[in-house]
Amino acid sequence: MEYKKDNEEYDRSFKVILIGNRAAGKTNIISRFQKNKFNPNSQITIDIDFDTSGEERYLSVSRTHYRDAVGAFIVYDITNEESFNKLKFWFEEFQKNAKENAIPMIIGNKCDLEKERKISKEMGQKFAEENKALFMETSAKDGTNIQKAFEILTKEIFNTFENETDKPIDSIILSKRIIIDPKKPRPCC
Ligand SMILES: Nc1nc2c(ncn2[C@@H]2O[C@H](COP(=O)(O)OP(=O)(O)O)[C@@H](O)[C@H]2O)c(=O)[nH]1
Ligand SMILES: [Mg+2]
Repeated sequence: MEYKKDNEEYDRSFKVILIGNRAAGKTNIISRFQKNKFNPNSQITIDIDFDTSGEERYLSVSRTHYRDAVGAFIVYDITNEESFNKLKFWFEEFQKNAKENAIPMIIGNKCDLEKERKISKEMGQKFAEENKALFMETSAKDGTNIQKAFEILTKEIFNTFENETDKPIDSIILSKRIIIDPKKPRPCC
């Protein structure tokens, strides 16, 4: 478990990553989350590492992206079958590369586009159940379930990784920090 002492706002941080096909909505999920207001007296920070520099276009994301991640949002677009079909690939990448016991949450994003839906909620739920992952449908556009998804994933991370610290955990408060590697090119999208 990573401790951060360089900022008074928090003293622990968890790394959560977002993976999934390009255009599934990862960047927008982060920006929707970022716009929500969080308690400034945060004790816990989630470091959200989603800057894949467009690598997901080639169905690969460098191993360092996964390093030390204790949770992952594995995102597909409910209007895009290809993104759903690639869930298995992303899930396996996550299993191969993430920390042991890291918590996966499958996200069916763009649930505001009901008329264009190609993937039923049941299909998403089934994939999640079969792979012992959490599941949520979200819309980064109208905000549906974005906050909730982060809360549920965070609680699960605590339940799993709590014992890795001798500090008592009284509350779960989220804040936001984006990791950008200056050595990498900025993402194109
Ligand atoms: N209708 C709708 N569009 C979305 C949603 N999330 C993302 N988009 C759109 O989908 C496209 C790709 O989103 P982006 O966040 O860049 O995907 P990324 O490649 O996974 O980071 C953009 O045009 C977004 O505006 C959503 O929840 N609903
Ligand atoms: Mg993006």
